[in-house]
Amino acid sequence: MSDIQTTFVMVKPDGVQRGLVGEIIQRFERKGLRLVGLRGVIPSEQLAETHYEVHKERPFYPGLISFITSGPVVAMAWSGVDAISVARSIIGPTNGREAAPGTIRGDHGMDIGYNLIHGSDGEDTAVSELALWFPDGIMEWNRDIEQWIYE
Ligand code: DAT
Ligand code: MG
Repeated sequence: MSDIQTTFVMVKPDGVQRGLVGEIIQRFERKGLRLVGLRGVIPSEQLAETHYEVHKERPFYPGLISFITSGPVVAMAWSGVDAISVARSIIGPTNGREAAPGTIRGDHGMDIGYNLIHGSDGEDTAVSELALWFPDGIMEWNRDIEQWIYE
């Protein structure tokens, strides 16, 4: 079996405002990923700026920070084999208009900034984003149905 990874996923303020939290969580659950962290928070400027530090020179950065701090987000940690790329494929590409139907952004989004959801893009970012959003750590637990998810 390949590597078990844990990835950071966040429903952004547009997803919460539009009532898509349950729909989004259900897609990750049904896929077979294991929920190991869940937290609702209205991000502070500092939290948002640290999270999106890599984009701080981009023209869209000020708008991105005000969007992410505008209301509640739902921060999640999902675990499974290749969880980082599996989550990114469930989410779809950045621009909802270009994302394929069947992905979260493709089924629900029409915009590049208001794109509903974030997912870590690699192993290093997953580690740093999980530490940032879950400073008290994530849940350690064994799932009874694991034997029916992986051969
Ligand atoms: P992704 O969220 O697909 O990993 P990213 O890391 O390139 O995309 O950018 C982070 C977020 O910044 C993205 O989810 C939405 C926003 N963003 C990116 N490019 C943008 C653009 N050209 N205009 C407005 N917002 C943008
Ligand atoms: Mg990204």
